[in-house]
Amino acid sequence: MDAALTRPCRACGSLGLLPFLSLGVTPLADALVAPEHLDAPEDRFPLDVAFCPSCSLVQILEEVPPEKLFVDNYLYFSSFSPYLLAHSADHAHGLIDKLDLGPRSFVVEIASNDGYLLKNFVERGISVLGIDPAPDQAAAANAAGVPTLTEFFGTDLAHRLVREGKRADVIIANNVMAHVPDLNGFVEGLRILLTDDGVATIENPYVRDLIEHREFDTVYHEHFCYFSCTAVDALMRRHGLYLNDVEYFPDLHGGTLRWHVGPVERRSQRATTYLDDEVASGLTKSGYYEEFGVAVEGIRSELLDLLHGLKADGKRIAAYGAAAKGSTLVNYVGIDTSLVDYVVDRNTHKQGLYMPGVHIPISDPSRLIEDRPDYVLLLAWNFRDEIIEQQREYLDRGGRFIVPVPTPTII
Ligand code: JHZ
Repeated sequence: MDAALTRPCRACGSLGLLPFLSLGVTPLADALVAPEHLDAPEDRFPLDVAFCPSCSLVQILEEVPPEKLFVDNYLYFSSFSPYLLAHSADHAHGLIDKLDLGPRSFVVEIASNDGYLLKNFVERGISVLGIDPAPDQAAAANAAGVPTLTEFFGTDLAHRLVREGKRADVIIANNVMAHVPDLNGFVEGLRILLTDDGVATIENPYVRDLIEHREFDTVYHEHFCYFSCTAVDALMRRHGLYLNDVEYFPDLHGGTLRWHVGPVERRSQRATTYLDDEVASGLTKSGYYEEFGVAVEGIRSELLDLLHGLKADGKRIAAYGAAAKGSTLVNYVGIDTSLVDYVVDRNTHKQGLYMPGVHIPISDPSRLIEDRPDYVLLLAWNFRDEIIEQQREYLDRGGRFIVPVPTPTII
């Protein structure tokens, strides 16, 4: 991991990153393979995670060009989860009420995907702008009446919008701050675009859940960073923004925080408590991360033993969720079609394609009922309750799910 010696921290620029997890050299998690390309070589990149002792930011060492990640290969559409849609509607309605937003307000969402969230503001007559570089998702949003720019966000775009007289009362950035290689440019862009009393809400999975629940599969090249409140606080301050409040959603993407930031410092007691708890739990020190690599290797061998044992007993195994995290899991653990026959996924854009690296085919979820495999490896474990409810019939007919993290468990 020579990159750890030479790569400065993505947030504070310090040298001396401390690597604590290596997931090998893996294909890009969302680069699903079309049948006609199965014989072609796939891009592979090292996937190593490190901690910055200066500002506490957890980050990967590799830097894949964003176009390769979010333009060429991106098939993620936010609207396939009713849970996420309900969470997004609550978020939008909460902001409308709390900030008294109306027809004169202007709301910008960065990484607005197919318009799943902004449509809630449009329905209330509030002006919005979506920003997303993924062409199919941006086209879907525009077609649904959510005006969307097909671009990456950064200081250039923020300056351009301000020149056009478009400063934002609210900026929403969900599951995107981890996705930008130029973290400081992104945050500076927020500061430029926000009005002087504006609010930005930023959601991202919480690094504390990643470590404590062994969610190693949420590490992939799209996620450059893994945030704590401590790291976000320091990052924001550097750009004249302040971490004023924190909300926690334990069931979203394995544990998600929503940070409220703005140009005026008004720190809530809740934000102070999160920051204090992070110091008390040791999360701001390297020791907190030291055992993680060993724990992850343990999950790999336990899961492989379980799957091999089931195959030796003549059981048939499928998987659920051609998620990016599923791609990390199957590639790191080494699960191919000798263990898992196929993956099912509701996203119609993914069906007919193959998981990167291991080339497991992707089908419609109805196949589970027709085919009735004995076990289904739940790759999209973050939607566990939603998927189990939806697959009641499969379970009632004797099917079983295997949940891979924090320890492989059969349910
Ligand atoms: P899902 C995504 O990661 C992508 P992924 C992204 N990079 C990110 O940061 C995180 O989210 C937060 C399917 N599904 O959402 C849909 C069903 O088939 O966990 C998805 O393909 N049936 C922006 O890709 C996959 O599972 C269902 O009932 O790891 C889940 O992928 C449901 C609910 C989902 O994210």
